[in-house]
Amino acid sequence: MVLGGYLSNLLGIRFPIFQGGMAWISTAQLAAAVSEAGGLGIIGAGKLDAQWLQEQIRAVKQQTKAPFGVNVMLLSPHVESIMQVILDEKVPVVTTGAGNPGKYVTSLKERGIKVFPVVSSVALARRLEKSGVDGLIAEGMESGGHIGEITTFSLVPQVVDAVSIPVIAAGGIADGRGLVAALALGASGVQIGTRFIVAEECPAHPAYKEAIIKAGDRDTLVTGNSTGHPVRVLKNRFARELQEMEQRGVSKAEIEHFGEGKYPLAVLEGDIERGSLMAGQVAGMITKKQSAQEIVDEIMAQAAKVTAQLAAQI
Ligand code: TUI
Repeated sequence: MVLGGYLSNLLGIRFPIFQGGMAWISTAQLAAAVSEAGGLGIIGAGKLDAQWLQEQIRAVKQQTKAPFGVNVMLLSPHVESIMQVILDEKVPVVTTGAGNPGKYVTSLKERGIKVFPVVSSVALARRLEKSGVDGLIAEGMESGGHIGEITTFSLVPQVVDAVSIPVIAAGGIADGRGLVAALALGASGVQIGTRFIVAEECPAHPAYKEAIIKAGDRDTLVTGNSTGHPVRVLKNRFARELQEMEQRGVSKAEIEHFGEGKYPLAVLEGDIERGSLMAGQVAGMITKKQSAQEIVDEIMAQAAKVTAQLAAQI
C-alpha cells in the first residue's frame, strides 16, 4: 500500500506518521524507535538546554540511520542555542511549536534542513509558506498541551486550501481511521503525540501512562484560557485547582507561577494528582502499552483496511 508517497519522497520516511515532539518524554529512545519503525521520530527540546539536545541528537544518530526530527518549543529560554545545535548537527527535520519560527527559516533551509512549523490558524500558515518552509503541521484543539482554537476537522481542509505545500494533520488522531480521515481532508500525513506517550520506549512515568490508558472521552480540560496560553490536560486535582483560580480572576502571573514545574512533576515523578498531565482528547481511545513498532504497524494496517472498505462503499 502506498500512502503519503509525496511525504515519503520529501523526507525519506516509509510511513506518513510524525511522532509529536513532546518535552521531556520525546527523548532519543522514543524518537529512534519511531524512526526505525518507519515513521518520523522527533526529539522534543521543550525548555531543555542545548547540551541535552546535542546528546539526544547524537544518541538517535547512533541508534538509527533513518531520518528524524527535533521539535523546537519557541517559548524556550534556550531557543537560540537550540537552533545553533540543530544547524551544527544538520538535523534532517525541524518542527516548531508555540510561536512563529519565521526568523529561523532561512538559516535552517541553507543547511538543507526541512522545516515543518505547527500552525493553528490559516493566517500563520499563509505567512510561513511565504517564508519558504517545506510543509506545515495543522494542529487542532483536540491535541494535548498548548493548543489553538479550531478543531482538526475544520482547520486541516482550510489550511490545505490556503497553501500549496504539504500539510500534516495533528490533534485527535491516534489510529488508522484518523490517518485515513486526515488524508481525506487533504493532509499528506499525520502527527501523533498522545498514543506515543504509552509506547514502551517512551520514558514517561508509568503512572502517567496509566492515567492516559484509564482516561475516557471527557477526561481532558483546557487550562490557561485566561493567560492566553490554553493547555489541554487530563482532569485531576491540579487541573481543577488551576481552573478554579482562573474563575476567581487570579492574576496571570500567579496562574503561570502555579503551573511552573507541574508538567515534569507528572511525567518524570509520576505525581498524577498535583502534576500537569498534558494529553489529547484521544486519550479515551488509548487502551494499552505497545512498542513504537507495534503502534506504527497497527496504524498502517488499520489504514489499509479502512481504505479498502471505503473503496468498496463508493
Ligand atoms: O507547542 C505545542 N504544544 C505544546 S508547547 C508546550 S510548553 C507550554 N507550556 C505552557 C504554555 C505554553 C507552552 C506544551 N504543549 N503544540 C504546537 C502548537 N503551536 N500548538 C499551537 C501552536 C501555535 C500557537 C501560536 C503556533 C503558532 C502560534 O503563533 C502565534 C504567533 O506568533 O502568530
